[in-house]
Amino acid sequence: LSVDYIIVGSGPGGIIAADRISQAGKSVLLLERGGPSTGETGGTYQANWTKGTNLTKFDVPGLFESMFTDANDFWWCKDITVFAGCLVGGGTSVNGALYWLPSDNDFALSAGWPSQWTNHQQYTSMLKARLPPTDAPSTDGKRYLEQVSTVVANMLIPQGYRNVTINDSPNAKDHVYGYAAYDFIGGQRGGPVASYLRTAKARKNFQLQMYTNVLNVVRNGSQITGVKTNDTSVKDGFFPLNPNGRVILSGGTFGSARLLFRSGIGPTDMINLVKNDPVAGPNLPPSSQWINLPVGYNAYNPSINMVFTHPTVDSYNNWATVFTDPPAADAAQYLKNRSGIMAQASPRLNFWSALGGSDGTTRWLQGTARPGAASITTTLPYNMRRSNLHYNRISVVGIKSRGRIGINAALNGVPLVNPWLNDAGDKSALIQGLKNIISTVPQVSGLQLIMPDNTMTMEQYVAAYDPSTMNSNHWVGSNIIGTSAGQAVVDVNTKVFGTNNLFVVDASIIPTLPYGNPHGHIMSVAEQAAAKILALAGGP
Ligand code: 6FA
Ligand code: ABL
Repeated sequence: LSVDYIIVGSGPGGIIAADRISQAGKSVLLLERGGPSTGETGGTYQANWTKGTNLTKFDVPGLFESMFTDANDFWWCKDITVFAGCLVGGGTSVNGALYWLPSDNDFALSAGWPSQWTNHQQYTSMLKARLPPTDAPSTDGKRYLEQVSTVVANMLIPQGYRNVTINDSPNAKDHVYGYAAYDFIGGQRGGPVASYLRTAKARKNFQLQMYTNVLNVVRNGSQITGVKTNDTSVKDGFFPLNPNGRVILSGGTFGSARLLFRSGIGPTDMINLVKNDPVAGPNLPPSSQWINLPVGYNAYNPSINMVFTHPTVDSYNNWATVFTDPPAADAAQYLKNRSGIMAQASPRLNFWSALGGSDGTTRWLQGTARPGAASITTTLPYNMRRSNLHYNRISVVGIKSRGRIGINAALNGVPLVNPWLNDAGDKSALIQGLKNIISTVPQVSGLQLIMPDNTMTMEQYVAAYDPSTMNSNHWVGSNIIGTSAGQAVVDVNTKVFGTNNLFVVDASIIPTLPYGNPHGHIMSVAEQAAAKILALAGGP
């Protein structure tokens, strides 16, 4: 049974593309390698305290931190060496759900976007209409566990920061702070799964097939005829396209890059790894049909943690027992009407400021403050420990550092060249930004910085920071969009250079990290990409 569009991967990119394209009347098959996530998708993985409801671990926002401490963490892609969600919803079913409407700068020419993409507002508006952000996710409209917000605001105000509702003015990203905003709906995980996927599923011309791992696209030169999968119920695992049909890769920054390598598209060193693999090698097109594109280059995203203590902060036992044994009153309150602490993920306050750089380039710093220091480990000695911890996670964007991602000989997705701080200006800007933040610690009574502690300078802290923990999970750029094949992987219509009918719609096409946690930006990108793909002549 052939279709107009095969979309590979049900992350935010794939779901939005699938919904908009099926809305336009095209037949769409969405193939997802993982299984269900939230209760409405058929997921069943639950905390004991939610048994008897259809609330899974993925539904309950307050269970977010337990994603990192659960022995049964089946949701992570096991063949990618950094965190990536392999289940319905992709990253948006397991992430912190911090949700920022993109700013104009996130789509600027200076951020690497082609001019055809800079007028994003109509697409961002479509996204906002389908999936409005909230900074008060508890259904009673109250905010819980906010001591950390007060403490951090008191630290930032003397530095000239002002309080804003962040998504009301997406362009204001200098010296602002505000409540964390999410795409939770009704006190539960919402995101693209509880919005766009719902409407897609209601259409007869849409089908989602789970547990189907796409291995490669099948192509004859530049023409894609379908995809090869692990599905043994169809001949050769092959899903064909209609004449003029199209394939859209939405497997994420690592997943889509690997699919391209396995389809003979990308740098020769990567395709040769595929060629040497006894299973994947024979599915490659002949080397005369390989398409050399800079797949995997341009990836990046650093972040760094600091830990503070303050006597007023309730660290919520570092979120250690939320899955197994949460405070009974909080569990009961949540089950009653989706309100209280369990209706929100861990972040409480977010802040941004512009940073200079020794080279005259402006970078921006984003901070996320939350109570508790779950899953923070450091090899550095503390000279003080207390129970009421909170942490700030600092990411820098607008930076020059770039790395490379790809695959290893086992065809696992891996960072090849760490993208962290390989530009001196980025590094000095980050150090300056961290110093700025802590400059007012002495002005907040009772506030103490314990990581780094007072035995080391910020320079020493950054130099000693374990690079393997500097990853913000905000991978973008492996299939960068652009106007020429030498510099980019996909063209202004998100079509892979050198192909007639292969597209990429996910984080990987984004040329520069947006100001904030990226999935809001990715969804606006997907809205725009779907419109451009539908408008492009020659399709089904
Ligand atoms: N972004 C935010 O905006 N806010 C956050 O709070 C936030 N937190 C996190 C976080 O806490 C973690 C631990 C991680 C890993 C990421 C976070 N992010 C956050 C980033 C955000 O989730 C990602 O940037 C975003 O989900 C990327 O969206 P994409 O559409 O580019 O890709 P996904 O990885 O989400 O989805 C890919 C899907 O394709 C998966 O479902 C995967 O199973 C599927 N897939 C991949 N290869 C496939 C194949 N060969 N065949 C079939 N399916 C495939
Ligand atoms: C994000 O955007 C990041 O990608 C996540 O890393 C971050 O969550 C969430 N948002 C929420 O701010 C952190 C957890 O809070 C940590 O406990 C965990 O160790 C870390 O992700 C893992 O990278």
